[in-house]
Amino acid sequence: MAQKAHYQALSFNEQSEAEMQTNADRFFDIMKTRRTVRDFSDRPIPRSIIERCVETAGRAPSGANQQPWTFACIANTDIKKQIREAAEEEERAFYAGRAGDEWLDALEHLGTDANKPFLETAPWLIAIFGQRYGVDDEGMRHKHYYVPESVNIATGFLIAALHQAGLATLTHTPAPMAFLNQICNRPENEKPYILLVVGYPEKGAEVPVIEKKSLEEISVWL
Ligand code: IYR
Repeated sequence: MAQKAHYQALSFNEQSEAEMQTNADRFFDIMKTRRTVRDFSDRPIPRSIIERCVETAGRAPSGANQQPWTFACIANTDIKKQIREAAEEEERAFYAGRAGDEWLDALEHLGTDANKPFLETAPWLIAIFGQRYGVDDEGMRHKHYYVPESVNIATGFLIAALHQAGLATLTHTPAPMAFLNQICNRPENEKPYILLVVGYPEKGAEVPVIEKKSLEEISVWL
């Protein structure tokens, strides 16, 4: 049995209702401007900014606080090239029919295709892995709980952190993406979830005109 945690006083930053409203409004205004970008500039971004955003992602809640995630942060040109080649191979099969007509129809308005030049152009790729189970120093396996939920929450933190730091992202999901284990040299217990592309948008980048659902459409109040 694991030992019971020691407890300490919570440090809670209580705000007035007016401050809460202002802060909620302000964060909404920041997040409202987030757009998924597909045209990236090759302008470099300091590693320290990426590091701090990944640390923010690591502050996400997780099942039993197991923090079952690994963020493989890639700036290396050769590795990015390998990832592009492997991803495009999968995407060619996807767009040539593996996706099926219904899926391809759903994507049509985005104008995406099998070409993924941004995987080489963008200064950073972050391959996000979930640890299906843990392995201790002696090689003993232990179960991890709520891995997808935990990894996906952390990914949300990461996207929000990068956005508010002034960076653009693309949540790229080549399918299947097992090639990421081999290229990033990650062990068998780690499953790739998302390949996050991070950088500045290319000058003159365009994004599709899309609508977000309203509060009324996304919520029920009981
Ligand atoms: N992985 C493909 C297809 C794709 C799937 C969904 I769902 C998207 O929202 C966007 C793209 C690609 O990256 O092109």
